[in-house]
Amino acid sequence: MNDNDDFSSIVKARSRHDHGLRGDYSSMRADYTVEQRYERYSDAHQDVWRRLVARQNALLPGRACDSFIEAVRRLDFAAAIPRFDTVNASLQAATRWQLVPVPGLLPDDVFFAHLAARRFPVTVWIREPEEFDYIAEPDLFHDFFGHVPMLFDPVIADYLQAYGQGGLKAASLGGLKYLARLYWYTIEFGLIAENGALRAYGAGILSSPAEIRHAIESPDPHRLGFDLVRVMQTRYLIDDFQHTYFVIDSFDQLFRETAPDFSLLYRALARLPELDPDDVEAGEAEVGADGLSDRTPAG
Ligand code: HBI
Ligand code: FE
Repeated sequence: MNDNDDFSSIVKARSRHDHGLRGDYSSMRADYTVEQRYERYSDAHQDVWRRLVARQNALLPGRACDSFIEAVRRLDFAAAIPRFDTVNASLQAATRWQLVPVPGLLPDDVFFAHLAARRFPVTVWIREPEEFDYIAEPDLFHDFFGHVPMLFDPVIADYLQAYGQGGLKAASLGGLKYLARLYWYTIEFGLIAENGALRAYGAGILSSPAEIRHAIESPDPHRLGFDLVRVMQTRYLIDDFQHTYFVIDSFDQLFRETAPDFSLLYRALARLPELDPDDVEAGEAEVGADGLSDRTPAG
């Protein structure tokens, strides 16, 4: 499966009244927000949270970027499912972001509007013990553990708001497909070269015990230097480890290179070929374990 079947099309394919998604969309507000209803988390849910956090925390050293590790330390959420209200006080002070509780995946326009207003939608439900290792839709663990620590980074905080603002414009410009790829290869599956090593900052990597090893240590995937056009040309896999990751040099680089208006870019992309996650062209730079680029051999 590739991004013709991604989350946004899954949400879009279902009516706004019967989403066919797992969350309870029956009593949400117009902006898709709900209450967190903390008392609804059972002891089994709290136990799932603690075990997921413990397993993932053990994998972070040497794999997660500094910003992520620092925020995880400061959030101190290992003992219980976090209360969004409590986190919001420190998040507001750090980067002026807020978490908003939602039933699950949101239609693109709703999602973008939240990001543009520095509100990050976090799914309220958590997986059942039987689903400890795999769930198809993002749950509280993915959304919170994977995404919230990076919201404390001031540059990522601004990048994500700019992404939401770009999203609100993208639909009318025919750019949604390209913008979704940018999100995927940065916010979800991004790597950064930090202090002479590869580190993860993408939530899909950081919330997965298997993908975090695959992304950092496996010899199999391609790791290419970040290039905005190349990223937007590249389809992605939603039900397998990524076959290609894109590596940024700094969050400032990411912010800077995605700052220009995308309308001309979308028009240019419509005339460029789409690339598969397995395609690497001769001469493209592969990034090594030291975070430095090498030229790939021709052919
Ligand atoms: N909704 N809750 C939620 N979380 C997401 O990450 C999300 C979404 N809706 C759409 C979406 N992501 C992506 O398709 C866009 O970034 C393109
Ligand atoms: Fe995510």
